[in-house]
Amino acid sequence: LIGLNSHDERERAASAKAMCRASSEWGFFQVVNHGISPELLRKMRKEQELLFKTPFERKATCGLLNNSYRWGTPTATCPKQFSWSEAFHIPLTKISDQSCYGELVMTEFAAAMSKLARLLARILAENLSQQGGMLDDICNESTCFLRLNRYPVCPISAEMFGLVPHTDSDFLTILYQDQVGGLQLMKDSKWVAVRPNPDALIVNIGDLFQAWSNDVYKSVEHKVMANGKMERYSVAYFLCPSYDSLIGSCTEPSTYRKFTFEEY
Ligand code: AKG
Repeated sequence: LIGLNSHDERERAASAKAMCRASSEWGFFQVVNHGISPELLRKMRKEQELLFKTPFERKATCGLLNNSYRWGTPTATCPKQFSWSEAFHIPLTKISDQSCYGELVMTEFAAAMSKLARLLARILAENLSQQGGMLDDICNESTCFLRLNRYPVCPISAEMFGLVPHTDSDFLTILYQDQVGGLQLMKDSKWVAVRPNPDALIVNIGDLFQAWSNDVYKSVEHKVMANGKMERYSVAYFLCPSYDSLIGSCTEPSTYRKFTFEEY
């Protein structure tokens, strides 16, 4: 659990060090004093709930179901491949196109998450002796997105996944979760539960940051377990490179693994 936004230079340096250490040992950390107001987080959560509760017909007419919505896992052929959840995938460039939900709250939330994601990525990049500013060229707004997740009560089995094990393919993810719990991450071949903290946001390293950092930072597998009693909400901000960025190890330009985000 790492505090941000301290005015004391020594405290800021200690936070940066803790962040870098957590990113290489766990691929995950939680931040408090992150600068996003509890009120904005509360408003976002409320809009999210309203959005999921909007009648299906209304969702269909305002274009929300086009390419942006997922329920379960359409390709699953057995319960182990199935995610007991629904989600809206909303590119930042599309937030103001929708008329179903409070786009003002969502725009404000996305802008605040964007600023925080860039700050965190810059601190982590600077630790690799890289110019943090380089990331602004790689990650522009055009490909970043929000994913709004809802995990309904699952009456089937406690063993069902809310979200199947996966790593994130982006640069860096920030997650705002409610207090229900269910997120687990892989550490030393064991699943570790992330205890919810109402003041904290969860940050994790994505595959492309792992590649860019030459495997110094780790993109770690995580999953969500379904809950038989309570529904759960979370919203993730994905910091992504633009489609034509070439991602390679920042430390060894002549030998780096090359792939583009689009191929990913
Ligand atoms: C995702 O949306 O990719 C997640 O991993 C969400 C995790 C969570 O809801 O806790």
